[in-house]
Amino acid sequence: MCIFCKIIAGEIPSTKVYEDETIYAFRDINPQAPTHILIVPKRHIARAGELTEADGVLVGHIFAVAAQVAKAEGLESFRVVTNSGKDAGQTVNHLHFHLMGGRVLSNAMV
Ligand code: DGP
Repeated sequence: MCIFCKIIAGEIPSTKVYEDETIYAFRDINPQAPTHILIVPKRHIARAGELTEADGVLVGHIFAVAAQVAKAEGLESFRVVTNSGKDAGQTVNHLHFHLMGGRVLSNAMV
């Protein structure tokens, strides 16, 4: 089982922010901003590069949850990022979306 599958299963502790049948969201262990939350599908998908049209509803739901969580965190501005593959900075091979905000974020895209 991968580390995020273990977090979802409750085998590794995490600070839960949101959960439903398909999604789990928790605070990043190494926050890069005052609010830094990871939103992950419960189903193990390795990376964004593995997504297909069939995952459209799931990905739409993740963004709707991101908007809801950002609002609950009091964020007017926020960023949602996913790293797909090692060279893009992906270190955990379970699809996750970083939701970050609470400070002025850099304009750098790379
Ligand atoms: P990425 O580099 O895009 O694969 O992001 C992985 C993120 O996961 C990174 O910001 C740190 C976070 N992370 C890794 N292990 C754990 C953990 O055990 N608990 C929590 N809460 N976050 C973790």
